[in-house]
Amino acid sequence: MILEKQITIRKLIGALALSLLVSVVYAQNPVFTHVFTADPSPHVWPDDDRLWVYTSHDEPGSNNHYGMTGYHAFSTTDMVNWTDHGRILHLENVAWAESHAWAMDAVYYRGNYYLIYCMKEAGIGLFRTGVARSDVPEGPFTDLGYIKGVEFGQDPAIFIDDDGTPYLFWGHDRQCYGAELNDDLMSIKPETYVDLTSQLTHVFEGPWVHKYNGKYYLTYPGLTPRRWPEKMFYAVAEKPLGPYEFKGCFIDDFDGQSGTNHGGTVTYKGKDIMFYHSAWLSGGLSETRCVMADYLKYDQNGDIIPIVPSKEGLGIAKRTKTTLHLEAENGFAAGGELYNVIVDTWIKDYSGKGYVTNFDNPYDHVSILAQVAKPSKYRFKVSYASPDGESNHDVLINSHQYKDFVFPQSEAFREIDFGIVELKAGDNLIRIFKRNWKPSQGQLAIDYVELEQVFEEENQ
Ligand code: FUB
Repeated sequence: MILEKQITIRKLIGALALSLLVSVVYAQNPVFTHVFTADPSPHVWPDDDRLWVYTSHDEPGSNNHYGMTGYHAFSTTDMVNWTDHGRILHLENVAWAESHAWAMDAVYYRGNYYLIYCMKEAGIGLFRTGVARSDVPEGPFTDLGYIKGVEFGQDPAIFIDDDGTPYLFWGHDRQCYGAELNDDLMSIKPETYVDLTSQLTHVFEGPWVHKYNGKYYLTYPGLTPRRWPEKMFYAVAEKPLGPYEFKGCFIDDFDGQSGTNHGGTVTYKGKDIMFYHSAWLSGGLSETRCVMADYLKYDQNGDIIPIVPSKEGLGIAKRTKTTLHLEAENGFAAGGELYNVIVDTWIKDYSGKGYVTNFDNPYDHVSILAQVAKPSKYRFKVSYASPDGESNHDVLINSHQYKDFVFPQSEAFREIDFGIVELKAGDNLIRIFKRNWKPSQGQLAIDYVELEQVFEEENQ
């Protein structure tokens, strides 16, 4: 009897310890744990129930921001399960730029989605504010050029007021500016240009404007004199272009932060949320950052209640989990390659804009880029169709992990689960090749690949 009681007590203690462990393990910050991300730009688009977050990307192992080259898009409907749509724009896709793919914002405007980003102009080395367009929120985005009238255009943020007027804010190195944009988003209205610097105490860079209870809130990372890291401050105005009244700091220094902070706000499912970044994922390495999210609350006067970055984050008590969903047809625009294959649409029910097919000759292939922060395990799936019979192909990950694979005949798109694969830190190329020695009866169509995060405890 005594022994039974002791065993029961031990089991209870064990269960308690496990639940404590689980609550630690399942903390929701950082939000994305598979890839280094920074400068989050959160949005909810019209007629879309998803929350979108656009981010810049830090390379694993980097110790500066100069080598940043591209952007990612993420979406969710429950703030627990996220989709990483992969690379949506890269330096290589922007003819006028040479480096520094730094902070960006996104906007839905008159039927299209735009990425408003900054890069350094080739040959000149000064920041320009670029505009890239897509007809879908997940991109990839096509560069249209840079905005005329914006000098030193680092850290752009776009704000569309209730009457549809687009405003641009930008700034770096202790300066901040704003202006109304013309309808094509490609130039500012010079007569509306304002220097907001003197209104924004401690401003350093990264402005973001949102509206709350009819007032305009400009949030920004700032430095108290000569002192890094950045804290988050805000100011409030009656009109988008000010004048702004400085209100104070709402994210102070916190453990594990990076030198920079940068972020934006969104209202999703009735809750106001602040997205920003830290260095938690890299264990405090300032230049490999990760997106964080906490609820944004106001007091009765409309003042922002300071945020203390929390492990719980959005507090849904589950660890966030991200699946990389990478559309084959995106090709070079998403860091991949379509080698002697085409994008087609006649087989129905594909996802995205089409699928890749016409693997006619040996070595014809599609390559798809998957970027991750650390060596880690993923469940790997490929969506394909092969209506006319089975087709023989090689499936390679970074050239060395591969399977000769016979895709069974399938008239409709279906997923093949290739099991658990290991990705390396950084860029991983998934390639599906036409086999060079065995003929196929069918013609393969590749719709997308998916890589779902697998956490260590799931392997046990
Ligand atoms: O991510 C690169 C730069 O660091 C951004 O443009 C700044 O806002 C800071 O977050």
